[in-house]
Amino acid sequence: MPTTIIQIKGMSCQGCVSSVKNVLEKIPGVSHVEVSLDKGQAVVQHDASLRNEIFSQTIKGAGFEVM
Ligand SMILES: [Cu+2]
Repeated sequence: MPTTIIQIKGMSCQGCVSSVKNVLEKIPGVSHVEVSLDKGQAVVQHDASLRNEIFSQTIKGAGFEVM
């Protein structure tokens, strides 16, 4: 199963971490999400059919920036 690491800008507290985690987990085909506030990143395990754009679009839609 592919793992994608996404650098995220704009997370400032655990609430932000939860928001990012929740929206990513709702994407069909995503099986596991870890979000780190310290590292400013999300680690996503997902089906091979998912393209990276869906992750950045979803994160941007939740109000954060993707680097
Ligand atoms: Cu926050």
